[in-house]
Amino acid sequence: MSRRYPPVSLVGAPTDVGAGHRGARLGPEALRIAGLGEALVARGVDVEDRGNLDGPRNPWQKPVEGYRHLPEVVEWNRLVMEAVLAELRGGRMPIMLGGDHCLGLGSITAVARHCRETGKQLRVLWLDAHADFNTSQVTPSGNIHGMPVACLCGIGPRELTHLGGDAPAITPDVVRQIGIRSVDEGEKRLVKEYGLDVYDMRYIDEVGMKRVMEEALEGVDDNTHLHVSFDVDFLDPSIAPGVGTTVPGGPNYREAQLVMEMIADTGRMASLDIVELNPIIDKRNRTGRLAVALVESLFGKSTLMRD
Ligand code: Z70
Ligand code: MN
Ligand code: MN
Ligand code: MN
Repeated sequence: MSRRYPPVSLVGAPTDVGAGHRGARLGPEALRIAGLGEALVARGVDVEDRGNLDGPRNPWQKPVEGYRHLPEVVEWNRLVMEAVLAELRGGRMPIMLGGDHCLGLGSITAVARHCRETGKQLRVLWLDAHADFNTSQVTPSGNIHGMPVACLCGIGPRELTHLGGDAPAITPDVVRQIGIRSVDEGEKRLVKEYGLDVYDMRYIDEVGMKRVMEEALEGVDDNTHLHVSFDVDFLDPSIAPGVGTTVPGGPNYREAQLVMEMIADTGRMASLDIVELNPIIDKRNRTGRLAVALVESLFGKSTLMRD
């Protein structure tokens, strides 16, 4: 109950240049209106809302050589990387409010660099219906929000794989993907080839979410920087309709809450992305409010006093 959290900075990145639907650009406002800042303050967290980054508009064009909006995606990720790195260097916990999931590239590039600077071990939890491991060769859409994990691991266009200067930002072994249930054909081969640690829905059903989280968090220690990249489409569409790409068969409310509680119990979460919330598709900001409730669990809210 009395656990202390580092001060938090909310960093809005209102864009959907990486997505196939427009509306995720409104995610930061939807999260604010759902009471994200107030909920953290109520948890005893020191919160600064840095407002929104100001990047290029979404030109809404067709893919060029397998990428939609590559220059705009590069620019947004540069902005996110710089903002997130500044917060980390200031000793704060950045919460990046997307925006689509292409922004995880900028966020995690900054986190990886901060870990190198401070000698921390990095662990990335990627909560998502999708593996986001496509390349321009195999993508069915050209949408770069389907590619950030590959880019982080050095597979992709140089502008993205070298965003932090010294690429690649990470190696696949730091990533644990949870909730996966939609992987494209060519993407499957790559996921296997690079040995990504994927806890897909079948595995979650077979062994249960508790064991999945124990395995995904294995090896997290006092020297670990835990980054959580929360794509809201991770959640089952019956509880979270407000996303661009719903995929049936996702974690229910109780499973999602357990995920967040077990992350909170480690006390090691040091940065967070909340992405792909699309209030245009949502029903009365229901999905935004659910995301806020889950963030409360990430910050230690539980039914009973457990420590
Ligand atoms: C598909 C693609 C995707 C959302 C990631 C979907 C990608 N694999 N969609 N997150 N919402 O087009 O690459
Ligand atoms: Mn730090
Ligand atoms: Mn995603
Ligand atoms: Mn997704």
